[in-house]
Amino acid sequence: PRKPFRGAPAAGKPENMSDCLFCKIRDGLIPAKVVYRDDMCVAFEDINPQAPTHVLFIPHKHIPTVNDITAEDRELVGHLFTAAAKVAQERGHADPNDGYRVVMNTHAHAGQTVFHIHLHLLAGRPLGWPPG
Ligand code: D5M
Repeated sequence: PRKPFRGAPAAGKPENMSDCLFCKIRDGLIPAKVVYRDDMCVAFEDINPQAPTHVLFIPHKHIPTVNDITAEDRELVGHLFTAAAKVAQERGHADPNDGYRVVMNTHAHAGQTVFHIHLHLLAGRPLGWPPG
């Protein structure tokens, strides 16, 4: 059996969403191009990339939206940023002449489609601002 991860909900707890796409990717039940994994997060290539680098960083813990982040999730959420910066650096995007964007969409107007928080890492082309 898989080693339990930090922040992992016990099986059957509401946080362990059996019908969540990203929980299934986390558990290897749906294939994804995983580029990074540790005891708190998993990162994989976005299936519909919007830039040459488009990687999604998800916590193992099922948190539906940014609205649902609590004080106990602070380390977990901060960890998504350090993991994203690490992958950005590995791909050369940490260079000041390159650069990258990290973003989390929340609910309808931001276009959130998967309700398991994910930090988008976008890079590899000039990124317009403000975003659409
Ligand atoms: O972003 C949700 C993102 O998730 C969107 O960019 C597509 C991506 N996605 C959807 N299904 C998959 C699979 N199966 N693998 C990899 N990436 C996927 P949002 O911020 O919710 O709009």
